[in-house]
Amino acid sequence: MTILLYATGWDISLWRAAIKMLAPGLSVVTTDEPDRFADVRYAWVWKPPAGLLAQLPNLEVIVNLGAGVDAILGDASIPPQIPIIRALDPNITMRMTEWVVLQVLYHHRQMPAYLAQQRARIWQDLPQKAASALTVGIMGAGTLGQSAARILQPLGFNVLGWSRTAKPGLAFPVNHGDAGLGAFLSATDILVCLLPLTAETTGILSYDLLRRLKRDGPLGGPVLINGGRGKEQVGNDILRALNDGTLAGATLDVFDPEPLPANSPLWLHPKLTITPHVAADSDPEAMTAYVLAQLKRHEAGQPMNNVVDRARGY
Ligand code: NDP
Ligand code: OXD
Repeated sequence: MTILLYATGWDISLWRAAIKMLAPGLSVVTTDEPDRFADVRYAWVWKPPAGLLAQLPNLEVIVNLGAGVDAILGDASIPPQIPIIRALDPNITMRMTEWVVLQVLYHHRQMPAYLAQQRARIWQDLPQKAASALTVGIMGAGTLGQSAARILQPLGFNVLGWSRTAKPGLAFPVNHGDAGLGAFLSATDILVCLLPLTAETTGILSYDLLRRLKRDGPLGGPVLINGGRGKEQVGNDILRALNDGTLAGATLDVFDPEPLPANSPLWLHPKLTITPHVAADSDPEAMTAYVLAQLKRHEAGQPMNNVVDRARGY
């Protein structure tokens, strides 16, 4: 088996080491070896440059080495018949769940206020409600949203989801579509965004949407947690909402552009917590094992998991 390995911004030697350990017979081609492109049957990529994948004449499967496929779907030169799979193993899912639960608890237990008090040497308890007094609204009730809900519910939080299509049979209620958005927002104290980036979700986290969140909850205002994509939030609207109290606080992991420019006013906003797109990193070993299992299925003529619906955009 010959693969092309390419990942923008990642340490590729970690992936080579994982492949060597788990699949020593696998032959790895890099973009420095165009004379070997005809051998490549599988491309393992993260944010490849537009046009690269179209140069592989015998490509059978594209493996996106992360959950979000917005970067790869922007490349119109990728032949339409080649399947793209999202490498979405339980490791990346649990990492996102950890990050979401961490941020929800951080705001629920008033850590921003306690950290400010600590800096001012203030020993002062703040009134604290139970988790059951709060509703966490998760935009995107897919793999990552459902996993976060599975941990938040036993902690006592009310969980409500929002998706594109109906989701009967889940352990938490899910509203869907435009018709279900209003009731979802007006019930939500902590809004968690785990939406894929598509034409419909670009700019969805606008000032107008944030104004529709529940205003009289225990946190003194709603909180936004975005682990989806930076282009889903309108940067100036987030600032406006934080400044005028529309939002009581926020945590953002994703930005447009990334890295967040050093002169962005978001960096030092006292109500904002920033993580540098690390909510759920792809682990080379876990991901390699997952991808090898998927390609084994492909070679055995079985359907692969997490095949991207290109028309839908995720
Ligand atoms: P899934 O495809 O499993 O789930 C996506 C969910 O979003 C589905 O419930 C889908 O609804 C819903 N959705 C899509 N479009 C709309 C819309 N227009 N209106 C309402 N709901 C919509 O994706 P994952 O859970 O695996 O991943 C979600 C995203 O998380 C990724 O695309 C990526 O951008 C981001 N991510 C970020 C990471 C980070 O480190 N910050 C790491 C990993 C992922 P339906 O089910 O009805 O189709
Ligand atoms: C992903 C990401 O989509 O890391 O996997 O953002």
